[in-house]
Amino acid sequence: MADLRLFSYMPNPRVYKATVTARLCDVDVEIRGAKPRELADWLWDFDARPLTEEDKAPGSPTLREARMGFAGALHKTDAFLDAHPFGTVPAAFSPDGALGIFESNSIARAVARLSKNDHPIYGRDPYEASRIDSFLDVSLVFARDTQKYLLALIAKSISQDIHAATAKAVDTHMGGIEKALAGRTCLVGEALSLADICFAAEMVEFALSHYNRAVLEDAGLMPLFDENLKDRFPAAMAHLDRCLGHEAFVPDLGAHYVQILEHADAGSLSA
Ligand SMILES: N[C@@H](CCC(=O)N[C@@H](CS)C(=O)NCC(=O)O)C(=O)O
Repeated sequence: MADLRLFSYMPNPRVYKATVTARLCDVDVEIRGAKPRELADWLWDFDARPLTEEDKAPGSPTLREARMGFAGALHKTDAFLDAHPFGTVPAAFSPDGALGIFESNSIARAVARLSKNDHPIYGRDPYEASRIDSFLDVSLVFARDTQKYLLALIAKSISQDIHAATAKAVDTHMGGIEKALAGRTCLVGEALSLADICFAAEMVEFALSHYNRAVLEDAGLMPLFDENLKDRFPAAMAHLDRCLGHEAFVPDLGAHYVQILEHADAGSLSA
């Protein structure tokens, strides 16, 4: 039995916060999921699975309206919503399915707490652990702003206001990361921690905006994730490359980033 079970659409950089952490900490994480568009045909549950005809019948008790990132109907069980009151993915569960853990930063924290080795993934003392939490908190604020930007691009409804607010969020977040990295190789302590993992994952999530550059062009707006970032925030972007090239990141988060940059014009996202 895995130490933690996760359900999500895949690929998802936020899930990779947990898998990268798991590799660094020798934790066994099981992932269930499917492509974003296919998740509407899945039962959202600890025992997540593709829907049967019976599940889809009119009046199904699992039928719910999607709230964020998905559109239309989703099938979430009562047990799923008990465990995950905000109804979001990635959704993690304790091995018996009794306890839900939501918010990808907290899911990565759960993996860190289940660590089977002495890699200082969550710092070496309460002060470092709390500083790591500080980075995780600012990363969630950044993620919230970039999520609005990404969803507006996907919906082809990007406005000047959302674009300007995201540009400001990038300045604030990347400015802080740049400063924090002055003379350092990792955000906290001497080794890669949850702070570096969550930073890298949210940058890859933000990089997904690459797929929708045409929407920005049509609106006469500049892409916010582009080469320019390397000139403005050289230490932060070099750190991103370093993290994504690390053996714990390469199999999924690193590979996903390479794919985003290579297939930038391949199409648009759906979640
Ligand atoms: N901050 C959350 C974001 C999770 C989130 O917003 N998930 C959306 C998909 S992008 C979701 O599950 N939506 C479910 C729905 O639309 O009902 C995290 O990091 O886990």
